[in-house]
Amino acid sequence: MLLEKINGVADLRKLSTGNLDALASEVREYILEVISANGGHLASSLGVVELTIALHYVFNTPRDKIIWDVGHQCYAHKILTGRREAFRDIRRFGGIAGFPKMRESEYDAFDTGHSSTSLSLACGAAVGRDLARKKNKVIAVIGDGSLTGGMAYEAINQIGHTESDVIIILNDNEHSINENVGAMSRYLTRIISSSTYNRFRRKSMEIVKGIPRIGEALFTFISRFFESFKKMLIPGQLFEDMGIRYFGPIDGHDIVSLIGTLERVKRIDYGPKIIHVITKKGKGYLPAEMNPARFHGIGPFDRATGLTYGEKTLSYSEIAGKTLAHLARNDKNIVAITAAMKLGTGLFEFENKTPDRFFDVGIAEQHAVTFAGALTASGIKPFLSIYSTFLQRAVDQLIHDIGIMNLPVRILIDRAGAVGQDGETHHGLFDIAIIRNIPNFILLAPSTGEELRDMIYFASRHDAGPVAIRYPRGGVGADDFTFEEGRRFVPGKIRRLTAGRDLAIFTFGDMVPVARRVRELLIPRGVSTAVVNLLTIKPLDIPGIERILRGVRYAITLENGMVSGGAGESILASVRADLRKKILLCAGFPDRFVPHGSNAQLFREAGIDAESLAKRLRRLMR
Ligand SMILES: Cc1ncc(C[n+]2csc(CCOP(=O)(O)OP(=O)(O)O)c2C)c(N)n1
Repeated sequence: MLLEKINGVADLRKLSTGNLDALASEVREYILEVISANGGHLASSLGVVELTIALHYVFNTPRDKIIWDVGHQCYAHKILTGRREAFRDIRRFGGIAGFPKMRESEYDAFDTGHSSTSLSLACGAAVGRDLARKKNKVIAVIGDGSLTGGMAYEAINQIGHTESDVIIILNDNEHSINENVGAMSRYLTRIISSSTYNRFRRKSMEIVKGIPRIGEALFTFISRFFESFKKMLIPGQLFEDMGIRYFGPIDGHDIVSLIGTLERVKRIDYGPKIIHVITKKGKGYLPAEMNPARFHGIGPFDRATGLTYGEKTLSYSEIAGKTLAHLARNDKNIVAITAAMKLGTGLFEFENKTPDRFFDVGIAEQHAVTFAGALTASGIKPFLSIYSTFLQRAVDQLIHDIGIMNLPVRILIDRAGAVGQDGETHHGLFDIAIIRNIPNFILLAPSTGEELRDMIYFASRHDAGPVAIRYPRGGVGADDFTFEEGRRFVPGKIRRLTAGRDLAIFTFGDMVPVARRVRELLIPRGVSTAVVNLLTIKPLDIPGIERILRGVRYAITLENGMVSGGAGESILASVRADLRKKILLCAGFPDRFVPHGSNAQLFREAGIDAESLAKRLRRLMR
């Protein structure tokens, strides 16, 4: 066993290149063993095992900086940089994170989690290094999917005209989460296919040149002919034209040739360079190679079959996607938009049934929002399904391109609230603070699948301005579901779920069950609690809330989001001063970033699980 002797990169560098393939197999095996138990981003990490080994073998990390775009492919990197044993607890509460973390290791150059930041980080790191007159190398590893994100081009625009020594590794597996989309993806595919052609061309030209007498003339003639097609035929010409030297494409699973190319590029100590590396997503585990999208991010699974454990219930995402597909049958103006997350947001049925009204725009959240806004000018009803955390990218677009013009864009905010094991870069804790501060927006939050469905029906009819609906990650606990409209939803009306004279809990979404549990825990103490489902976070039903407040002695607000800027603060700011005094607490996530772990653990840590809340309330009401 080689891996058990690798306690850090120094041990790796002691190995002969002849041993590196065997090490790659062991690393793969270990990743599979741990991720099948813990869940995680399997396919992307399996795809870059050889690349990771080659990078740490050639470069002098941690002095040289490797910057992983998104960071979901960093498992081999963590295992080889002194975290082999810690890897067993990856993504668990208190264990190491699933993404690079500077505080975890000096080998993690920056924290990442959202896509397309690596080139800006590399540009900044390289320019900073030059200003500080240091000599280290800066290497960004970016996937072809992440190259659909606008930030990457903003960075390339600057990188292409600096003289700074930056190395970009383009990890091209032709996949984002699903197949990659868009013009750049098409260009990369053409490079790969034209590289085979180029090899053939080089060989033929050598033969032509060798023909006695006419060889040279024929060579010149054919060269000119090819020159006119240069942009089409020379790999990477687009990057070269942008001022970035292009190398490749090379086989990302051939460690020796990877090391050779990296060594050569490392010796060029000026200007930006890009190495185009071709890898296979899911490499070495057949179920993941066959279905990389399913194994992109996956829960614990059985290695033998590739099947996940546990009963699968209908998720909020599926309800949103299926309701939209259902609605779109009769309403030809409904379109669905995703920014590279069609699987996660449950839009596959919509895509299958109405492909002409389905748009995957790539990892381009800013563009997605503005694109949706402009569609409304033609009477289209755009539904943009997007994770809360990724919507953060598009704050200005929400304000400038939707809010100000009051355009009827429908935004389905998936994974709102804490999301568990992906941790601080992925929690959806800021959407309330963002959207409730943008005029014209309606912001809704269902606590059941039925509420979500009926809110989507409402949104499909609401042409007077933008509507956003936030809902949590996970299942609704029911499979028996109809996608016909149930109760006609009217925004701006609270729903009192239980009657109570002592305490009111104003809450919404997936905190409704928590509030009900708090109520039960307080019953033995003689406290009767009114649980109130807000349903609409903006505009708040202030008369309804004040009516409830008048009937109780105390109240709290409870939400799965940041307290600061949240719905609780909105209530505090809006109710009459004499009633405001009754509100003892705005419960939610306090002003610090929330780590990774199960949501139950994260709620407990923030003191917003039912037991902690009941305890706090008993104290406060005393
Ligand atoms: C801003 C943003 N939007 C969406 C995502 C979700 N996401 C994570 S990885 C990924 C695909 C990345 O594709 P690529 O860069 O090619 O890496 P691969 O997984 O194929 O190795 C997406 C869409 C994200 N991390 N950040």
